[in-house]
Parts: sequence; C-alpha cells; structure tokens
Amino acid sequence: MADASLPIGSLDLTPEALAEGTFREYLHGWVTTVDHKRLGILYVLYALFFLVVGGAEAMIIRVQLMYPDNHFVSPEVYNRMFTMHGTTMVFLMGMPLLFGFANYLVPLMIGARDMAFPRLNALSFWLTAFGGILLYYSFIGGFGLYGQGSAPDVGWFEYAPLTTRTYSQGHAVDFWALSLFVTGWGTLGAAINIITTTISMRCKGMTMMRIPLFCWLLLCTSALTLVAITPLTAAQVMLELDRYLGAHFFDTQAGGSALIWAHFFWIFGHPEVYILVLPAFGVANEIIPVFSRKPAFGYTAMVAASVGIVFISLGVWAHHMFTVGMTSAANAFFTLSTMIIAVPTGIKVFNWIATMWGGKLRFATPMLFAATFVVHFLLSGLTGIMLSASPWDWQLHNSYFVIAHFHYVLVGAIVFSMLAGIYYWFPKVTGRLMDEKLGKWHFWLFLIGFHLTFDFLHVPGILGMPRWVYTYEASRGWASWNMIASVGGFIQFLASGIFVWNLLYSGLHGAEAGPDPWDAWTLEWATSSPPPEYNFAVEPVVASRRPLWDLKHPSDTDTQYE
Ligand SMILES: [Cu+2]
Repeated sequence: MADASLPIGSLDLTPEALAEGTFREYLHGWVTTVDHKRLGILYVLYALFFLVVGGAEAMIIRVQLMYPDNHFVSPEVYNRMFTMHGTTMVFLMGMPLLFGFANYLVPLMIGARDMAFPRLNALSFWLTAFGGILLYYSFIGGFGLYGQGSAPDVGWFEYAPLTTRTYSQGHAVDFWALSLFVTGWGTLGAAINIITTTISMRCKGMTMMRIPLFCWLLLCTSALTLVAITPLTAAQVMLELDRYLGAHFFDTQAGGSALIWAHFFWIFGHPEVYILVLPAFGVANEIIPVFSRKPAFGYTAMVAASVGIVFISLGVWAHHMFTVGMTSAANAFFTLSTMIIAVPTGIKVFNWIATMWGGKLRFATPMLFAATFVVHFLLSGLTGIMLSASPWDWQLHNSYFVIAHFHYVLVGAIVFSMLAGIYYWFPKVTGRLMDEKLGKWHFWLFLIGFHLTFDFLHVPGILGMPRWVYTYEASRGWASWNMIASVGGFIQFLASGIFVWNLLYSGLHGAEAGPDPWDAWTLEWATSSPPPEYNFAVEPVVASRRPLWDLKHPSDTDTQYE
C-alpha cells in the first residue's frame, strides 16, 4: 500500500521510482483514498481543471462577439460553447470547488479526524468525476458511439421543448441529462456527509455556536443542496422518459407542460446561486477577521442571516420566469420575496464592514480577494434588486444586462472569494506559501479584466442585445462595448494563467509555511501543514470560538467572544 500520508508535493517521477512501481502505488493511493483531505484536494483540482475548460469556452464566445458580423466559429459550434460554458462552470467547477473546500476544512475546523462517512465521501467524488466525463464525452459520442461529434447546444437550462428528440437529434441532450443525474447523486451524498459531520463529529467543547462561521455556511449550503438538487435530478429522469418512452411530461401538445420544466429547473436554479455563494460567504468570514485582527462582528446575526437565506431563497425561483405569462399576483409575490432576501444579505455586508472597521488591516493576497468580494457582492446585489422588480425585468429579460448581473455574482463575488480561500489555505494543504508577487499580479490583472468585461456588458444589454445571439449588425451600436468586454476576457484568462503558474511554482518551490502562517484562530491551523492523516494526535478541547488564540494566549481571559 502507498503511504497514505504522502504529501501532495512529493510525486516522484524518476525512472528508478517508476521501475520500482512507487508511482503506481502513489496513484493507487489517490484513487482509492477515503481521506477527507485527499478527496478535498481531488475535488479542487477537478474544479480548477474545469475552470480552465469552461474559461476556454468563454474565450471562444468572446472572440466570436468581438466584432459585428463575425464568423470565427459556426452558429452550431457557438451554441455548443455557451451551453457547455454554463453547464461546466456551475456543475463541474462551482459545486466541486465548494465541496472540495468543505471536505478539506470542515473536519479540521471542528476538531474531527475525518468526515462521518468516508466511503460515501469517496463515492460522491467519483460520481461527480464520472458526470464530468459523461458530459464531455458528448463531444465525441453526441451522435452515437461511432457517430459524428456534437454537444448539448440548447442553453445551460435546456428548456423544453428544445430537448425533445424532434429538435435535439443525437444523444447530446441525453449525455447532458445523464451527467446531471450522476453528479446530482454525488452532490446529494456530499451534502448528507457534511451535515452529519457537522452535527455529530464535533470535538469536546465545540458547541454549535462555537463552530467557525465557514462550517455554519457549509451546513446551510448542504441543507439547501438536499432540497434543491432533488427536483433537478428527478427532472432528468422525466426528461429521459419523455425522450424515449413517450411520457409527455414536458410536451405541451400532448397534454404536458413545457413550463413545468422551467419550474423544475429554477426551483433548483435559484437556490443554486445561494448554494454557490454561501460557501463564498464562509470563506470571507474566515479571512476578513484574521486579516483585520478582530473577531468576526455579529457571529449570531451571521448565523441567523445564513439560515434566513436558506428559507427565503427557496421561495423566489419564478423571478427567472417573469416573462412566461404568470398571473400578476404571482409576479408580485416573486418580486417581493426576491427583495426580502436583500435583508439577510445586507446584514452580512454590514457585518463584514464592521469587522474591518477599526481593524489592523493586512492586505496580503487572500485579504485583497476577500475585501473585493464584499464590494462586488454589494454591486451585484444592487443590479439584482433592479431585476427583481418584474416591470424592469420585463424590459431586460434575457439581455446582456442579466448576463452582466449574474457574472458579477458568480465571478465578481464567488470566484473572488474562492480564490481568496485558495491563497489562504494553500499553505495548510501543501506546507508552502504562495508567491505574494505573483498573487498581486494575478489579483490586479483579474480585477481589471473582470471590470472591463462585466461593467461594460451591462450597456449592450440596456441597448437591447439578447443573450445567446450568434452575431450582430454593426448598426446596432453594440460593437465597441463587446470589443472592450472581449479584451477584458483575455486579460482575465491571462491572469488565470499567472494563478495556475503560481500554484505549480509555489507548490514546488514556495517558502516553508509552518503550521500557522497567518496567526489565525481556528483549529485547522493548530496541526502541522500539511496535516497528518489523522489530523490531530490528541482530540482538541475547545473553550471558545477562537481555540487556537486561547492556546497561543493562555493568560488572555477575555471571554467576550465565546
Ligand atoms: Cu434567481
């Protein structure tokens, strides 16, 4: 058997090692692992791989839209690119990334030695991984095993009736549905595991009101996942029954309803935004206090706001459907429920600002990303409030204004926060610090690129540019805005290249981090970097919300933050 505690950086590829078979053992160790840390790393690497793939698809879209009347790719390829970009970024990048963070950190933060169900944990990861292969196999097998290539091309929410076999020939839609079905089961397993672990595996003294806010937010995310992923997974079965057994669930002409699909999709799709953003909140909640040298302001209010978001976010989904012809009462209800969600999220923004207020701020790369996350989240919330008003949405529905709004949430808020998390916990995972200079280059280039792309995309949206459009005439007046957005996209791609280089370079040559490079307070920093397979030699005993602070400052009897 391979040494299970082998750190991530010690892959030996010399001819002697290969001949000895140690590489095979190394690989075998990773494929068969049930260790939460290794599975966490696998999830994150998988997500980063698909971040590059989905990013490349976005670049093809941006090149195509750079000029009016452009024919860089064919309309068919263009449709595949935006469909695969959306599906990839949500299901193969966003969700695996958050479950990677949760897997690695939750057991360490609550003083446990592993997740509650280590084998289920491995099964969940491999189901997710298999789902990714299924989706991308459609590029080869979209028209049957030996047929010509294809890929799903009807948009990331695959609206009926575009998914019927009349419109979507070949198997591209089937690969899409099966991929979501399989990753859906993986996601459910991961969510059950995180909930059980947080409830039942906490170390001595770690009461629910003492767990790090990151763990609270992952608990909320997992609960939301259980409720939201289930209808989506069920809908895939109904879609396949429609396609092959004539079930007519979504076939309006045969007595079914195409709208039911949209409801199934969005009752998942809106909570999904919160499934992705709650972990981003959690990451910011860990980083902002440590880099402000102050405990998080309003722990209890943060917990209450998170739980509030879970419940409210389940009742807003039809704000994605204001234009389908619902009654005005329904439109008014979903306008109001959507606006109400600004209250708990507003509490969070205020608390982050209050945490930083008067703090001794240290702007290392993790804090740069985390502080920018707060600003971007606030701005994306403002356009969100605009779109929640159904008359306004009526004007801008399916326009580039909406694209700009949700990329502000997904990239400006979520990706910025998760990058902050990678810079923050990289030293724990690898034992080495990430290069600060490369980190700052990454941050500033990514920030400039992000704003060039998504600030300026609001404008063609207001000027009437619809999403999914293959190309446009010069006389529309959208050309210069699209040119700026595309240049911004290339800058973001370049910045991401610097980030990948930093990961590789620092993983091999970074400075030794030691167990606690940021002078932090939570338990994951109490053990070595990388942690041993068993996490803690002795089960920790906790007496406050800042267990490591207590260890480092035994004479400090200030119990204000317990
Ligand atoms: Cu929504």
